[in-house]
Parts: sequence; C-alpha cells; structure tokens
Amino acid sequence: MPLPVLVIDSHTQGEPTRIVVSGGPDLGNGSIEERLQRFSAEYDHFRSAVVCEPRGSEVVVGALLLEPVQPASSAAVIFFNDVGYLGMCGHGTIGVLTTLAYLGKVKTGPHTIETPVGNVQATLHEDKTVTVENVASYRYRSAVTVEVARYGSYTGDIAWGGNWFFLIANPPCPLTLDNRLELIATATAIRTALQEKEITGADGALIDHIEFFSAPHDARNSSRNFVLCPGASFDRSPCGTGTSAKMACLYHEGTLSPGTVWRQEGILGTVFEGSIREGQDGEVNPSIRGRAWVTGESKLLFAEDDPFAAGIKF
Ligand code: PYC
Repeated sequence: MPLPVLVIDSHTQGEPTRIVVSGGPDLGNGSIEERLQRFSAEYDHFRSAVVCEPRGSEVVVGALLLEPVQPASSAAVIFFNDVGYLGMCGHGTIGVLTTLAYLGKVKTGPHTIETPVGNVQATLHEDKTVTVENVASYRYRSAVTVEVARYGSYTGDIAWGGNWFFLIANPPCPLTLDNRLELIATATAIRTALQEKEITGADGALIDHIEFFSAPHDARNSSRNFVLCPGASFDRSPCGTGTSAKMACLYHEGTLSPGTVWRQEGILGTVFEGSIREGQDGEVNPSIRGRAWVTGESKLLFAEDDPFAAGIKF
C-alpha cells in the first residue's frame, strides 16, 4: 500500500464521495479504460482499503483522481464503491469539482472531466452548485417484466445514464427512509432476478442499479426516487446517472421535452435539477445540477500487521 493516502471527503446532497488526492496506485499513462483495467486487476485491494469498513462504509463512493489524457481536461477520474467500479457518477462528479475548487485547482466555469465511459462537462457556478453534462443516455428497452421469487412481478425500463438502470414506477411501498430495509430487500431481489433471467443492458451489460419512482413529497418537484447502488447501499442523493436514465426514458415516451426542467427528489428530499438536449440516434444529452460540501481531509494509515488494511469483505 503506497503511503500516505490523502483523501478529501464531501457529500453531494447527502451522498458521500471520498476523493483520493494523493498516494493512489501508479496506473501508467494509458487510456482511462486501460488504467481502470489495471486498477481492477492489480490494485483492487486499494479500492477496498479506501472505501470499505473500517476506514469507509458501503455508502462511500470513492474517486481516484488521475492525470487526464487530454491536456485541456481538468481531471480524469475513476469512481468505485465497496463492491467494484462505476462507469460514471453524477453526485461524485459534483463532489470532484467542488473538491478541486476547495483545493484551489479549478475556478468557476466549465471543466472537462474524463471518465471510463466518456468525457463529461462540469460547470462550477458562482453559487457553488455544479452542473454536470453527462454522457449520452438512452432507453434500451421499455416495459420489461421480471418475476421475482417471493416478491411478485415487477415491470420497468432498462436505460443507460452512465450506469445501467432498471427503472420501476410502482415501488413495493412508499419511498421513505423508514421503509429503506424493505426497499433494499426488494430492489436486491429484483436485481438478482434480472441476472438469473439474463435480462441485461446492451451487449449483455450487467444491470447493477435498481431505481424506484413515485410522486414527489414536495409539490415543487417532478418525482421522487430510491436507487439501489451496486452492493447493498442506496443513494442518499437523487442519483445523477439515475436521473439521466430517467430523463432518457421520459424523452422516449414523449413526456419530457428538451429544455424542460425535471426536478428529481431523492430519498432524503434533496433535489437534482435536470434537463435534456436532443442527441444523436435517439439519445439524449442530460444535465443535472446539484451542490456538494467538503466534510473532511484525512490521511489514511495502513499498518503492516493490520488484518483489515484492505477493508472488510462482507
Ligand atoms: O449520482 O450517479 C450518481 C450515483 C451513482 C451511484 C451513486 N451515485
């Protein structure tokens, strides 16, 4: 384990991001996809050390800052959590730009951030909110029904928003924090059923995010969601990639037109403001706007005789 590992923690409307600012593994100078490949093949213990217990928890999303491939980019980043790697992460990108601003490395205005699934534009505004222009998003299949053992049948859309989502308009119970255990259990069973029945995203991609929707609790908002992330954690924020996937579905069914503001309320009642532009081949270019707050700076220590230096595996 390279020492020391310096991290900056933030939360984006409730959802934490832990950014590794130094001490990360040397992944070489390849493309960001090649560096992700090397990270997962050779340094997966670093991922689990940084985000898993006892230094982190299942809710923490990690972000490894890397030298960008293109000189004009402000940063390159690989997002990860307690069970693996994320293609893109909306709340995490807001956290990255806010942290770079905290470090004095970026000013207000637009910035290009490289991710394994493509470049995103992130704009830091004077009021400290960040708009993320996410990767092109699209609905892949609509009204897919899956039989879920002990939970009944669920129908949803499969969509890409930088990660793969199964989006369900009829949740098993009201989307409240009190119901989180039931929501986690049901969403986990749905995800398992999708995998068992080989229902996937494009090219056989694993659907690892499950998203429930309901009417918003606050009438100023458009909708409320609950998002199960890869693993057993749920997104405390309204989920940037999930909001992108949702807006792509709404566009395809003709209920969201380009430029109209979509206010996505998350499980804590916090909101991402989204909108879309028309893209190519039926895709949309979504943007989401939200705010992050830096919560701490730490030096992670890994003693040679620490049995949990690489994190606890559940
Ligand atoms: O904001 O895109 C997001 C996200 C994905 C997983 C957790 N947050």
